[in-house]
Amino acid sequence: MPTPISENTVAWPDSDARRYVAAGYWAGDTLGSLLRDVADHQPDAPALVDPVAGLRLSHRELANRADSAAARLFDLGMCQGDRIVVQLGNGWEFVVLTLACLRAGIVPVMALPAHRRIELSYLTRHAEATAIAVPDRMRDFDHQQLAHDLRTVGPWHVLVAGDEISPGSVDLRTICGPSTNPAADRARLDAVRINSCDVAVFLLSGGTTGLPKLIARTHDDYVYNARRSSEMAGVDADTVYLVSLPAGHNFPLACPGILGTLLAGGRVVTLPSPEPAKAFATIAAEGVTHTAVVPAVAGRWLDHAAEHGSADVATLRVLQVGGARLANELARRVKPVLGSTLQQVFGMAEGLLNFTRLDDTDDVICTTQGRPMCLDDEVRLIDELGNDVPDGQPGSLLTRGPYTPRGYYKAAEQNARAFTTDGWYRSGDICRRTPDGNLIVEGRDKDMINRGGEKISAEEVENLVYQLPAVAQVAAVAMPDPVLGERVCLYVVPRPGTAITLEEIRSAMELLGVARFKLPERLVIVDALLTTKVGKIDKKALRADIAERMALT
Ligand code: OOB
Repeated sequence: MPTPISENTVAWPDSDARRYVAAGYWAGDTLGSLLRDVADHQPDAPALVDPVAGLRLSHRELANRADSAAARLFDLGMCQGDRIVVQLGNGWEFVVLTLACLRAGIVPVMALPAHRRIELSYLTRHAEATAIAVPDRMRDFDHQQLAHDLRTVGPWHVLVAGDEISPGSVDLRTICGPSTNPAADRARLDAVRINSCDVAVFLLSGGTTGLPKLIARTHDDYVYNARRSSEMAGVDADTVYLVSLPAGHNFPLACPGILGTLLAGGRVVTLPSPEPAKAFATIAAEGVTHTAVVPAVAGRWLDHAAEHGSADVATLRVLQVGGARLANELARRVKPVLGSTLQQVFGMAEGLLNFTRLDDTDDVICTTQGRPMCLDDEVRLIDELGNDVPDGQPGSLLTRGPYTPRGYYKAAEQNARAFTTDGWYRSGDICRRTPDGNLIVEGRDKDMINRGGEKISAEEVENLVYQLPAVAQVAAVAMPDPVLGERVCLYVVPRPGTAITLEEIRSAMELLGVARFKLPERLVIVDALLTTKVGKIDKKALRADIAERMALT
């Protein structure tokens, strides 16, 4: 039996919890029952469109499928409190399975399609998952085979979405298929008692340590996260929300994303990628009103619209951009080129969400990353001595609030570093606060590379590269990139008498089984790494060094 989740989570202190309840942020609801209520209230309204599969479901059909899928997971032997690693592309199966988990009290661990053996085996073990849901193949990778290889001791269910279901796998499309007895399945699921302070989903941290940490988001906190985000983005029952970023990320999942849109009674449209031509055609075909992208995608969409016109995106009212710093120049093109209102979102899987408001001035929308969505979000910007900096001065961001958990799951050591003793989360972002209370992200003091919104821990990359015999010393740093914002650059000191190339490092890392987006894209061979006065590798100097080298070439 896996250890109960509650033994390894860090609860909010009672006094804060009471405050959040009294203020109405925590309403005692669970995501699954709220979604069921929406379906009862407007059964025939469209809820989900998967244009690739050619599937359209109403709110009633979606809720019924979620209940039936949950009942089938129980029939497989899964129980409330179990964990399932979800590694699915954006499609209807992701939505039905996620909703099924929320109804069943089975906790989905939101992995990314790009993850490989290293990430998945770690997640499986750390979360003590008893099941995994994967596509059969995706982009020429055999996910099904890997999923079987990950089997640990104890029960292990491999749920597969695709046409090629191997022996021993469970057909996820059958699990998530139409209900044969919706009333009975519903009654069975209505009887499951889920507490609103139970964990609803596990999100993955952006990563500054060797491996991603799990963030346990409760029903109370995540319902608030999704609903308040909907208010911020003006999402309601008429909303058509396009999800084209990997759906397991907090941003497209619940800010307001899939969950916020469905809770508001709106419609979700899934697409496997944000590639401009297909995204634009889908926006036109489905009348999409809202979507969320990272700055790199916003740039591609703007270029596409500048070249082909913006008629396709005429219905798109709100374009949310977040995950990495959006350049002011790009921000200023959104309204004139696409005709949509830009909403900058500076958020984190750990909780805190900042939004520019839809009725902010163009200046605020284009030059700031917005302000916290909740009055009880506490944000401090501090200097190196821990003192609060005055408005206008850069400081390191600390936060606490009703949807920012006070610690990672089963990670006492990391918690001691990432959280203060009084529960503040150190986001590692360097921000300035403008006099009107908006935040501007200036940089960061965490050892991470932000590649087009995908976060890469420098330590994780370095640990992998250290496994190569030719490497004496290595440092992974961010190098600037006009499209993705940043890419991974490696500084390597080879062992005497050896030589190593970028290609060798990349293939060795791929062989170890790591997500491709973490592979280095430039190698600088040096005799020694720059160090600080106290002898630590000087990442700041290395970042300056690579920027200078790039300016020269
Ligand atoms: C989102 O979540 P994560 O967990 O993948 O990454 C969080 C980190 C932040 O600490 C910050 O370093 C960076 O991503 N970030 C931004 C940003 N939004 C996120 N940096 C500059 N400008 C922004 N607008 O990335 C995330 C979660 C929910 C909503 C939106 C983004």
